[in-house]
Amino acid sequence: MRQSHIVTRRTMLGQSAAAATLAVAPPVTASERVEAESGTNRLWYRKPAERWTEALPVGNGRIGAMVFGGIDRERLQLNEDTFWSGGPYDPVNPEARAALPDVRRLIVAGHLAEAQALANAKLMAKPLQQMSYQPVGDLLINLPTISADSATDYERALDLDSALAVTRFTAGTVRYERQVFACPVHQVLAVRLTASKPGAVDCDVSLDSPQSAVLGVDGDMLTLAGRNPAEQGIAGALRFVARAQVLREGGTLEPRAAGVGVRDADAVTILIAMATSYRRFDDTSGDPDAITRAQIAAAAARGFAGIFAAGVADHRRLYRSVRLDLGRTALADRPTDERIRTSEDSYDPALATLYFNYGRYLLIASSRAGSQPANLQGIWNDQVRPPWGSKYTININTEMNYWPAEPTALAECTAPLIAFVRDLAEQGAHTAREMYGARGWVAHHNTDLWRATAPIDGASWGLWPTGGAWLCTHLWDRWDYGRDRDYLASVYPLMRGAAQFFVDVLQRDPASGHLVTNPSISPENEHHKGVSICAGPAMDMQILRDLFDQVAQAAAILDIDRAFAAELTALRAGLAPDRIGGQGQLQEWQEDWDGEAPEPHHRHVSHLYALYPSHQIDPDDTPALAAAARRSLELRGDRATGWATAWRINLWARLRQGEHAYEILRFLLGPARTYPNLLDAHPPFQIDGNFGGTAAIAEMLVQSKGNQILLLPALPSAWPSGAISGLRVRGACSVDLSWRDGRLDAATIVSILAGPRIVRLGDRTATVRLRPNRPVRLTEASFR
Ligand code: FUC
Repeated sequence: MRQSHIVTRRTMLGQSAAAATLAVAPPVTASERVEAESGTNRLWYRKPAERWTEALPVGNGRIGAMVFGGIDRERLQLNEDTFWSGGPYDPVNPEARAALPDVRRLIVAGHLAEAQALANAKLMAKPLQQMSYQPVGDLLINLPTISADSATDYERALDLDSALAVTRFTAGTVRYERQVFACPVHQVLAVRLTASKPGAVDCDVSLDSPQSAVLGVDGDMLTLAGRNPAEQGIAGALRFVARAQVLREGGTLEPRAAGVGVRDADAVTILIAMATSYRRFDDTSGDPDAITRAQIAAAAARGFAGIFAAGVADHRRLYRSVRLDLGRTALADRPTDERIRTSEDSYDPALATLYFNYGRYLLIASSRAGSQPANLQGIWNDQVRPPWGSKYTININTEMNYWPAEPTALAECTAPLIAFVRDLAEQGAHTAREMYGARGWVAHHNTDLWRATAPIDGASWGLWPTGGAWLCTHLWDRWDYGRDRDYLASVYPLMRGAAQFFVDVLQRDPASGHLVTNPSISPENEHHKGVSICAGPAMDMQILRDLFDQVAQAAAILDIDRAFAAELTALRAGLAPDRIGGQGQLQEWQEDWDGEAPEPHHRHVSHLYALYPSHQIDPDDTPALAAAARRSLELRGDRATGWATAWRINLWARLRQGEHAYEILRFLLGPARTYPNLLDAHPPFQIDGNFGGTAAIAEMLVQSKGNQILLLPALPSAWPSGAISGLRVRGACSVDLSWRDGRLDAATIVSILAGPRIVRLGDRTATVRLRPNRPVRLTEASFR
C-alpha cells in the first residue's frame, strides 16, 4: 500500500519552560471503586502489556488509546476514527453496466464459472480494494528515575464503570499511580501521573508516529502534524494533528530534543487531542490544527478532575442502564488473563458477565453521536496495514457490532450507524445508477470512510448487493425499540431508497418464476470449487422480505406512500421462498448445493439470517424451517472464527437451546477466541465477536418478537440463579428479571406505550395489558 512510513521530524524547541503550574483539584483516583468492583466490572493484570492484545482500550467514540501500563515506559497507542488512507473517490467500474446483462444471462443459463469470470473482468470496483483505517501513533512517557526491575506491587486495570485505566506500582518507598481516561465531553484523552510523595514525578513525554508527520515542541505542548497515506492509487486527502500538553504541578519543565520533560513534580496531567480535516466523505476541508488547539485549551481549563467528572457522568448514564448478575465463584478475584486461560476447564460464571459488560463498554467507547461507526476493530488499530483494512464489512461484521445496541439499552450508540447509512444512501445512489441503471441505492459487502459502495475484492466476496438493505433493518429496529415517529419519518427515505433499488433490479427466475437477485453470492461461501456467483441466495431473499415488510409498515405508520407499499407487498410475495434440502438442512442457495459446497464448516451462516437476527424462522411459527435451520447449524459445526462463533450462539439461543449456546459461549470466552485483554480473536483481533457475544448473552436471557416477550428462553443450567435489569425489548419496553434455581423469581415489564404483551416462560404464557410507564410485575404464578 505505502512505500515508506518515514517520520520526517523537525523539532522546534519552544521559548522557555516557564509554563505556569496548573491548579488541578486533588486527584480523582477512583481507587476505591476499582478495588470494590472486581470480577465483573474490571479487567486487571499483574504485569504490563507486552503485546497489543494485552493492552487495555479506552475511547470516547471518536478518539481512543490502547494503554500498555509499562513501569518505566508507558505507551498509549493512539487512534482517531476519521484517520484513514486515501481521499474521496468513485470506484464504480464504467464497464459494469454494459456487462451486467451478459453476466445475468450466463447465470440463468447455468454457466456460472463463466459468469463469475465476466463479473471479475467487468463489474468490480476500480480500485479493487478500499481504503484502510490508520493508526495516528504513540504517546510515550518515559519515567527515567524509575527502574522497572525494582518495582513491586504492580497492578494495572480497566474499570468499566468509570472507564478509567489505572496502573499502580511501588518503586523504592513511593507508590506511583497513572490514570488514563478518554473524555466524551471534552474530546481529549487525559493522563494523570501521581505519586505518594511530593516531588516524586519525573517523566519525559514524546509523540511518535508511523505516518508521514512532523513533530513540533513549544513549551509544554507537543504537536504532531502530518498527512494520511495514499492507497491503491487514491491520493491521501487528509491532514491530521495530534497534540499533547504536559501540565505539571510543582517541579520544573525541561525541554527535550523531541519532547517535554518534567522533573520533581507532585503530579503531571497530559492532555491529548487528535483530529483530521475529514468533515464528510466528500469534504476534507476541516481544520485539525484549530480543532485540537481549542479542545486542549478547553480541557486544560478544567483540569483532570473536571474532565473526569464530566466524562464519567456521561459514561455512566449509558453504562449503568443495564446490570447483569450470573453468579460468581472465587475465580472472579483472579487476574483477567488467568481467568480467560483457564475458563474452558473451570466454572467462572462472572467471566460471562464481565464479557457482557465489556461489550457494552466497548460500544460506548467506539460509537457515540458524531463519531464514525465502530469498524472491524472498533476504533483501536496499531497497524498501517491492518487486517481487512479495519474497514466496514457489511455482509455481517458491521451489523454484528450493533447487535447488542438495542437490547442492551445503548440505542444512543447507534447514531453513527444511522448517519453512516445516510452517507451510503448518497454514494450508493450513484452506484445504483451507474452500475445497474437502477433507482434507489445499493451498497455491496464492504465500505470505508469514503463510503465506497461498488463491489470489491473479487466477485466471490464483493458481488453481493444486499449490504445496504441489511443495514436498513437496523434503522427499523431503532424505530421498533424506541417508537419515535419523527425518527421513523427521518429514516424512511433511506429505507425506501434501499427497497427501490431492488424493485428495479430483481429478476424473474425463468425456471421457478420467483423473483431473485442476479448476480449475487451467499456471503462468502462457494457452492462449487472456485464458484460463488448465483441468483437468489437464501440470505438475499430473507433480507428483502424484512426490508419490504419494514418499508411497507413504515409507510403505513407514517401514512404515506401507499402505492409503493403495495408494490413492495406484491413483490415480497414473489420472492423465492426458503427451502429445505436433501440433508434436511435449510438451503443456502436456490438449488440444493449445500452438500456439494467445498467448505461444509464455512464460517458464514448467511442463510440462517432468517433465524437470527431476523425472526422469519421461529420454533413456534415455522417449526419445519426451524428444524432445517438447526440441521444446517449442526452441519456447519459450533467452532468458527470469533464473530462466526458468536453468531452461532445467537442462533442456538433462538432455537432455545441454552445448553448448546452455553457450550459455544465457553469456547468464545476461552483463549482460542479471546485475547488476554478480552478482545475477540478472529484471529486476528476483530471486535465483532465481542459485540456478537454480548448480544448472545442477552438473547439467552430475554428475546422479543412483535409484542411477545420470552423470558429465559435459553437459560443454561450453568447459570441457575441470576438477575438482569434494564434490558430493552421491542415496542419501547424494558425488562428486569431475576431467577433462582432455574426458575423465574420475578420479572418487571414497563413501557412508555399502552398495549397488550404476551409474555412467555417456557411453554406457559401470561398476557399483560400495559399502561404507559406503569410497571407490571410477574412471577412464576402469573403464567399458565
Ligand atoms: C468477512 C469474513 C472474514 C472477516 C472479514 C473482515 O470477509 O468472512 O472472516 O471477518 O469479513
